[in-house]
Amino acid sequence: MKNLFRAFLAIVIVSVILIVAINRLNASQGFSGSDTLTVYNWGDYIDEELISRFQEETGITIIYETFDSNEAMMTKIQQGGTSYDVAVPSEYMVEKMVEEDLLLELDHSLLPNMQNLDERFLDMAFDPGNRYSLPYFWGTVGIVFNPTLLPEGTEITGWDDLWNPAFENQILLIDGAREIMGMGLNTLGYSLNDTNPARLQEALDKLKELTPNVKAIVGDENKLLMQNEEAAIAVGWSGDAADIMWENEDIDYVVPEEGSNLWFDNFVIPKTARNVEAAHQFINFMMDPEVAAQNTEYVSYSTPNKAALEFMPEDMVEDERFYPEPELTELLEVYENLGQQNLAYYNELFLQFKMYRK
Ligand code: N2P
Repeated sequence: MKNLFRAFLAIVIVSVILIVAINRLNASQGFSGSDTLTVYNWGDYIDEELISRFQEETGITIIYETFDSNEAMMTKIQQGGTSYDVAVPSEYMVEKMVEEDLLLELDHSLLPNMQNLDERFLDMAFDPGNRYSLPYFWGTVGIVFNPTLLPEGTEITGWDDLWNPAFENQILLIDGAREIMGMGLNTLGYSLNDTNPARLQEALDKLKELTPNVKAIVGDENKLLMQNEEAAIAVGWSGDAADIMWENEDIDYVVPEEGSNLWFDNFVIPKTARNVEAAHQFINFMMDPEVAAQNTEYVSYSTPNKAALEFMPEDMVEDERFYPEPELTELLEVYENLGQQNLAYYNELFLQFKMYRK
């Protein structure tokens, strides 16, 4: 009897060990078999109703987290504490993540809605053949301004106008190192991908001169501050401008004449993914024309989904400030992946600018 009990106990212990081992193996290979999907996206960058719809339609629960800069997102993914299934880096960061072997290749056969995307936004230099990424939204960096709050006789057509002493304490800047250093470089006539230390230092010095006009360096709250007329001017992303302008019709947006940034944010599947199949399912869902149209109307950024355009209000699609012709976008610069060292230098100079203000 005793022996029988021992044998029984041994079988139970071996079974438990086996079950635990199989589960671990599955998790490390990305077959979670679990019904959750962890999505890591920019703040204010999705219609949350669509998250609920995806959950209802698929039975998959989405854990949704947000970030406010490419650099913050990259650090978190590298640390590996959370197993993100889908993330949304901008183009230069996609390239960097591929370089650092952080991304899985996409399985295009699971993404039939890819056909809805405008070819103009596919197969770009940062990810030839879209092996690792598919575009989610795109836009420019520019100046949002409220003409009713600008001192008489002032106007804004380019970066250089922002240094006008009449705008004292009136400007909000987006909290992004590439964006603001890029603005400094463009104002001086340099490329926003410049890596020459002397020219970067010159850009920092130029930015320091803007300090009296800077009211705050902000994230997504720029929208509320502009809508509520607490500032007259904001340097930021086009989609935020569109959103602000829906709420306050006095406000306008300009892409500065000296040049600016054209950017693309993209879906990727990090190697940390535990639910690769659901990640593809989610990306494909977001590229459905009606889903993309609803999302675009909500978020206000420009969609690369050509098929979605016909489900969107005409005045939105025809607004050349947010859907500029290719001739205009060709004059703009896309951020290049400048490498770890240069990126760190950009961050360091931007930090110096922020400290200088205090
Ligand atoms: C929206 C974030 C826009 C990201 N809050 C621009 N790359």
